[in-house]
Amino acid sequence: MSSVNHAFEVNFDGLVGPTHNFAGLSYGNIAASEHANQVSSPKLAALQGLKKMKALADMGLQQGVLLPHERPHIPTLKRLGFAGNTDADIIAQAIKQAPLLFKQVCSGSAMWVANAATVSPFADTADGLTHFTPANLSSMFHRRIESDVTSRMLQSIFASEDYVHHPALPHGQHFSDEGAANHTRLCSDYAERGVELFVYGERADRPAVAPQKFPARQTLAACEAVTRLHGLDEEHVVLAQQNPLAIDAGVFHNDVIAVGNTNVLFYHEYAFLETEVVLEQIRQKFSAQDLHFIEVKNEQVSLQDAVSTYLFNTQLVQVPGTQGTTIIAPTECQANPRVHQYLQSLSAEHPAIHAVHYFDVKQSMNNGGGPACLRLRVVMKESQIKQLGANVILTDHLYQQLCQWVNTHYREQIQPIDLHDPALLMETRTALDELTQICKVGSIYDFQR
Ligand code: SUG
Repeated sequence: MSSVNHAFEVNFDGLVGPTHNFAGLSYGNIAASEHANQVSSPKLAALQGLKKMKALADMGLQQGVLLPHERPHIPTLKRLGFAGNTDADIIAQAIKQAPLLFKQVCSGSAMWVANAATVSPFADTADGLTHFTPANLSSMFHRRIESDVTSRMLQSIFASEDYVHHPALPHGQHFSDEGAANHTRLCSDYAERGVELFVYGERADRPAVAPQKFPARQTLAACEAVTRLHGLDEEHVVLAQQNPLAIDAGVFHNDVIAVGNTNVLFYHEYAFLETEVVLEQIRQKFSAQDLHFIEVKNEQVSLQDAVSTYLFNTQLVQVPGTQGTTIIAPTECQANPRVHQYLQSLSAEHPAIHAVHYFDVKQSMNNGGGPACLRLRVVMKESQIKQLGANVILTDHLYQQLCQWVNTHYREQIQPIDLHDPALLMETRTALDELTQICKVGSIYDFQR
């Protein structure tokens, strides 16, 4: 780290939780539906994620970690009328009376922290503070139960007066909000004011322009509320509608079809509804000259290939000591000859692209979560990183500790029926209790309160 005024993009990755499983809960998320009820490997999943985090840290990037949630979530079951003398009784009742609900409270979906919150860094906000709004995740019940613990975790980690934490938006479709997965920030330098691009799937005043098959999971009303709460200047905000065609092809979040970082926006021809208008607004609001729009035509990579390989769910990062953008892609992009060829020529020919690295995050991919879904980006000054009270910045030591923690507590495999075992809840609580001590985040879980 060089100067105190310098700011970094810190990628906080979600650690995969001990109940990671494939339940087919997200209608419109094709990978998740296709893998429903398959055997999952929580240990492998968590280690795959940690390996990616370690590789990015080793490249000299700032890498953080966020914690998984307690599952099955007994407080939700109690709130919905399941009662009993023990948690095992409650679990047994729920399985018998409401098997789908039980699956929903077992999901490890909090691992995809691109959906944890929307974050506006200090350089963009009216009060010069960094603002967080946890996503309400209203559109899917298994995800809707995440925001309370997410909110507590973020407040515990980003605890100084440099940060403002808003409550999640009101629940319901009108303010349906899926967080940073539909939010991109373009800037010349992380420490300087950027353009914040919010992408929504539907708006209440244009009901005719909406997907026909799959749900739109982000609304314009939610985006507008976040821009107000965060004190963003409309001169530096762009609100864009997702192409309904894309949502119906399985693009349930914008980050499945577009990704941006610093002065690069990488997107598919069918990402936005009015592409030219969106690009022109970004051009006007982005003060510097050096802006790269990398549009991928459908004839180069079809929507279907984009969705099956997650070409746009790549991370775009600025590796210290290199010029241009490095792309962190899932190995599915390497396995598809058309996408692989595209990426090879992009890194060879495009002046803004430095290199592509591939990572195996298949356990996450099988549930519809690529490299970019696994991380929440927070722009931080050097002093802010140093001042974090929580032990969440990945060092060699923390990496070793977390690998050991996973190896000690996680099961190799989970069959759907294994979720019925009350011992899994106990194992999870023991593991998470230890994790809160390793990461020094305090008692963020319901079972600790
Ligand atoms: O919300 N999958 C997640 C995947 C989220 C990916 N995130 C981003 N694109 N940013 C979702 O659809 C599947 C769970 C299951 O079916 O077991 C799930 O929730």
